[in-house]
Amino acid sequence: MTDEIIKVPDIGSDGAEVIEVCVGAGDQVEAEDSLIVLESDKATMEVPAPRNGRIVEVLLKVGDKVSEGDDLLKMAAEGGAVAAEAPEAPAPVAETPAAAPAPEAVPAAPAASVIKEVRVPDIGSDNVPVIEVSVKPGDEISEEDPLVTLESDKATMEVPSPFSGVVTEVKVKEGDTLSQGDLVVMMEVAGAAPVAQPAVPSQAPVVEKPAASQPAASAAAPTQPAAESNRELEQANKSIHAGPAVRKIAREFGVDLSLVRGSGPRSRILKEDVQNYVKAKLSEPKSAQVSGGLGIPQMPAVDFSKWGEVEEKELTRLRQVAAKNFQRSWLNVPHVTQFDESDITELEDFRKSQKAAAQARGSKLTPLPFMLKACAYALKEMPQFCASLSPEVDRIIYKKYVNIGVAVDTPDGLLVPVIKDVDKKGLWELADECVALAEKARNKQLKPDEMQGGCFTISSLGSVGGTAFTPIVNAPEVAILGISKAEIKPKWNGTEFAPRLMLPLSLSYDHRAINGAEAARFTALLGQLLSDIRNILL
Ligand code: CAO
Repeated sequence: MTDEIIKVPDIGSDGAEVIEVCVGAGDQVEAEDSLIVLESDKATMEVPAPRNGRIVEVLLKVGDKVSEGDDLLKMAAEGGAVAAEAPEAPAPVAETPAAAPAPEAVPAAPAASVIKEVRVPDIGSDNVPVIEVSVKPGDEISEEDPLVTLESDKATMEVPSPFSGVVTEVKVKEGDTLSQGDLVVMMEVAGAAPVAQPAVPSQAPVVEKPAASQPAASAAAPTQPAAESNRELEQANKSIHAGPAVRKIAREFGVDLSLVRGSGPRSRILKEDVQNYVKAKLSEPKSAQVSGGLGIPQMPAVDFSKWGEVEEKELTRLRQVAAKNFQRSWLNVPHVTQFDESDITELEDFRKSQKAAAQARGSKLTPLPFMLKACAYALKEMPQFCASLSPEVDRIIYKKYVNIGVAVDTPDGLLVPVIKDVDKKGLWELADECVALAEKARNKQLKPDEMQGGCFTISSLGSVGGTAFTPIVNAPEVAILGISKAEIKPKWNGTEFAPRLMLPLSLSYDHRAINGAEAARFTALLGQLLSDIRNILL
C-alpha cells in the first residue's frame, strides 16, 4: 500500500497562508483532528484529517501560501480503508479520485454552499430532554456556537455546531428527548466544506467518541469531573484543538491558546473558554501581572515626529547600563536627601596656598581630595554609612575598609572609579589618584577592579554649577554625597555679616539603613571637618 497524499481542500478563496501546522511526522490522528490552519484574507480555517491514521510526512510549513489541490501531507495507507472511509470523513480533495472512490463518495466539495445535517453526538445517555433551543432558521452561527442545551440527570450540556453557516431548519424543540444520532438542525455551510455530507451519515458530525477503555458517562459532558483528567491528559499530549472562530477571538485578545483549558469535546477550546480565560486574567491582582511585583506602568511609545523633525540615536552601552542601574536603585531604595552647607573659606585659603606646591609636583589640588578625606573620617566615625544591607534586608554589613567612588562625567556616560583605602592616603596621593582615575575613565581605560569595592560615593558638580541636587544612591551602598558649587555668602558671625565661602552638600541615603537624624549628623560632621581641616588630624 502506498502512502496517501492529502491535499488542500476547496478553501473558498484563491489562496491562503499556513498559519499553524498542528501535526508532525509520526503523529497518529483521528478523523476530524486539525492538520493545519489556513488564513485567507477572508477567513481562518482548519483542514481536518479525513480519517484516522498516521502522518508520514508534512509537506507544508507555516508561512507557505497554498491553494486548493496543493499537497498538504502524506498519510500512511490503512489497508485499503482509505477509499471506504472517504465518504464519511470531511476529507480534503482526494488526490486521485479515479483511484478508489466508493460509489456514494463525493470526493470534492463544490465551491458553492452545501446543506449539512447536525446530529446529537455521543452524550453518554439516551432520551435526554432538550431544555433550550439556541438557534432558529436564518441564524448565522459560528463553529462551536451552541445549538441546543440538553439536561440529563447527570449533567447539562450544550450541543455545539460543528460548522460555521446558516441554520436552515431546526428539527427539535424544547421538551423533546434526544439520543445520540438524532437530527438537531440543518445548516447551509459555505464552500469551505471539503465534502458534501451524506444524507444519513453513519457517524454524526459532532460525535466525539470516548476512548475504548473509558466509560461512556465520562465522555458525555465536558463539565463532568471524570472527563476532566482525561482531557488534561489529552491536552498535554495533543496539539491545540480549537476552531477557526475560536482562534480568531484568541488572536484578537492576544490569548495564547496553549494556556487555555478546553472544555469542549476532546478538550476542544470553545469561545467561552477564551472569554473565561480573559476574564480570569483581568481579575487577577495587578501586582501579579507585572514582573518584580512593582506594578510599574510601561511608558507609552510616542511618535515625536508628528510635531516636527526628530533624530534618533542609540544610547551608548554605558548609558544603557547606567540607566538600568539608576532605575534599579531608584525603585529599590527609599531615597531621602539631606541638604546642608559647609563653610570652606579657610579650606579654600589653604588649598590656594598650596597651588604652587601642587604645580611643582605636577598635581592638581581641587576641593575634591579634601572632600574625600573628610568623608573617610566621617565614615569611620559613623560606620552605618560605610555599610550595605543584605538583599533580604534582614542584616547590615559593615565594611571595615574605606573605599570611596567618585562619579566621573565622560562623553559616553557616567563612570564611578573607586579610590581604595581613602582613610590611609594623604591629600597629594588622593589628588593624583583622582586625576589619574578621571583620565582613565574618559579614555575608557578603567579596569573592572578599579570600579569595584566602593563603600560610599561622591558626585561633585562643583566645577559645573548648581546650588543643590538629589543624587541617586549607588546601591548597594547606602549613601552618596552630592557637592555643588561653592559660593560666597553673607554669614552672621555674632556681630556682623561676613563673606564666607559656602559649599552646598546634598546627602542622599537609603532610609532603610539610615535615619534622618543620622544623616543630619553626618553632614554636620562633614561641615565641621571641612570648616577647619585640622579637625581631620584629631
Ligand atoms: N565649588 C567651586 N569650585 C569647584 C568645586 C566646588 N565644589 N569643585 C571643583 N571646583 C573647581 C576646581 O577647584 C577647579 O578650579 P581650579 O582649577 O581653579 O581649582 C574647577 O572647578 C574644575 O575642577 P575639576 O572638575 O577639574 O576637578 P574636580 O576635582 O572638582 O572634579 C571630577 C573631578 C572627575 C569629579 C569632575 O571632573 C567630574 O567629572 N564631575 C562630574 C561628576 C558628575 O557628573 N556627577 C553627576 C552624577 S549624577 O548624574
